[in-house]
Amino acid sequence: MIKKYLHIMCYVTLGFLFVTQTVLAESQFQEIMKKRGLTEEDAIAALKVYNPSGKHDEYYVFVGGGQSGQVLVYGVPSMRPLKYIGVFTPEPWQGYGFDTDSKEVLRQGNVRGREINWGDTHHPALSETDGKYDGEYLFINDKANTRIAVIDLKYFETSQIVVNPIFKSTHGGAFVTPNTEYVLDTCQYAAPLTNDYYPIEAYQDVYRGGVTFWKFDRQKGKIQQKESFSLEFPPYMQDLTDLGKGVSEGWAFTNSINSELYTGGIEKGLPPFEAGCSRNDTDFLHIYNWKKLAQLAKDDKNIKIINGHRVIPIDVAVKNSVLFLVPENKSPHGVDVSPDGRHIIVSGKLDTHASVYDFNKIMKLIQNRDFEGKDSYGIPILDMKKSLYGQVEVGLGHLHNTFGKEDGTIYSSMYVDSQVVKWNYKELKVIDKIGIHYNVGHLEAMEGKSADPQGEYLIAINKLAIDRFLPVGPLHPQNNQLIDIGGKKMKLLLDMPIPLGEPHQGASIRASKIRPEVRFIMGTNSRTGKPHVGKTLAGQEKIERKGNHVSIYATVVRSHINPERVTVNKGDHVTMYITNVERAQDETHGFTIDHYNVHTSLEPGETTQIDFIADIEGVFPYYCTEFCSALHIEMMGYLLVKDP
Ligand code: CUK
Ligand code: CUA
Repeated sequence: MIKKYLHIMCYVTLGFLFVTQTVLAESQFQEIMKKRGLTEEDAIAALKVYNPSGKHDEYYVFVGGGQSGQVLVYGVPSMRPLKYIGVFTPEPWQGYGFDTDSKEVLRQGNVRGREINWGDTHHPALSETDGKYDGEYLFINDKANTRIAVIDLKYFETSQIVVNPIFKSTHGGAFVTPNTEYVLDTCQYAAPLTNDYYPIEAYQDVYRGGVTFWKFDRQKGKIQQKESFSLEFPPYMQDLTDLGKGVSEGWAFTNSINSELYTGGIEKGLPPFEAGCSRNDTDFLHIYNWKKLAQLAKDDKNIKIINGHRVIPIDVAVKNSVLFLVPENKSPHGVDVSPDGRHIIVSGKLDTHASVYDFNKIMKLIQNRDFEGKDSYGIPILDMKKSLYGQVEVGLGHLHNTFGKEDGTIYSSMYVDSQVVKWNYKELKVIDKIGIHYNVGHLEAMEGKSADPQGEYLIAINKLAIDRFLPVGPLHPQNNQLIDIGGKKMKLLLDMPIPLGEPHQGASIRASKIRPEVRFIMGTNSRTGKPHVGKTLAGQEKIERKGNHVSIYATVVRSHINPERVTVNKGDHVTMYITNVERAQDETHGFTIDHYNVHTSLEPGETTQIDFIADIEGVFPYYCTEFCSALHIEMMGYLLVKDP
């Protein structure tokens, strides 16, 4: 009896405490909301994105860093930045471009022997297995200099750059086939495929577009340039691309503008490009079978070699029935294949309608050879109406699409209307619209371009920020907006300024799929994954001289650099191999020598190399650049350069 009474007393007390706490918390909430001028909706949004210290995000997002030539990594839903990955541009913190190993990666990006130290990163693509993201690699293109880079997600580091051998302009990449056999990059502005001069009058005969299929070797983690090939297209202005999956696996789709084959001439009193390119009511969607093309490319009789690269000419593709065109509303931009591969959604910048093509209808027309005609390069054209599943009026300035979790759900960006439109491409009806700040470009719903969209969140990657943040001069940060798409109506949760460059596309992946290393196997060269030639363990430090080449085998560990004194002659070539012999997580050391423009970042277990000519005489302190211990300042030494 007494026991029972005690029990009841306990519950009553607990209940009382709970109620008082709730009342207290509620009045505190009210007070904070009042003080900060927040509405109830704001407070709910804040709760949805807030991560207390130590709590991790649910998703990684990778966005192209635009003119920075880098990739920005941040977490969702908090939108907290995690890393800038140096790709086409030097990145000092990681020593990228300031140590010998990373300079070697940047050097792969030399275009026709010329060093190029900037890039315009647009489209990141995650590696896929069965059309789903597997978290192993990230690819990103450089629109400015026709390059693709490979980023190893074990280290979040750029491991390879390849330069397009035939195109003078690309924009389409990077997009991967459903098992990452190939990374596709599409030409943008047509030009001769050789490196020769041809006058603009040769546009129709000699200038060409096309698509490059970069062969990716997953084991090696590298693009194999010798096994890569391209397909030639007419000199239409190609734009974005997407790969078929599920029912449409094996096929690829590339938008193009300028079916007019217009060549400009504003200076001669001719209409400017943008007018000349949009006179026709329709442009072309290129439809091609990459699996069959990959087979064709293996046989020498099907290809021509241009700049040492295998190219399938248009007529070979036509003869083998692997390349077709279907008209699309003029000046399209994005093309996106639905998660099951059945529908192909094309955005029309100058048309208020989104077009949904039906893959099954397209295949039937191709099988029956039911063509409307041919373009002037002999490519069969399918009838637009017979290929369409339907069209929906979505709004003005439709640029890009991403897919939701529920069947048929798609989100589209309206640049001109500054809206994201949620609609259903199967039922062909608009469901919801939300205002964007401002002028949205790409959209990324979580894993929204894969075969397995996750729903939950969507990021609007916007072109203008105007009044959204504290002004920092005439150049504003970019605005990425996080939108809750978990409910029936879209809800804006958070704005994130990006002070890096203009991000175009984003690629997101569930955090549990990414498995980064926390340390290297002792003495690893991170760019090759193999032991570094300069691997040095504690006790093996030495300085060797061969003629005027001095090699230093050094180690770093809290809190000293070994050796601490290096004397060389003026004019010596100095190679310094440094191994971070730490095992502890996050015990990075940096290394620089004053005035010699060298810097390297050494993660636990990593070996890197720096090279320089000791061409200035004097005394040069070297030191660790990461505050690694209480005695970090003491982590130093001297390079002494004497005139012999
Ligand atoms: S493009 Cu930038 S908004 Cu390069 Cu994907 Cu459309
Ligand atoms: Cu090592 Cu500071």
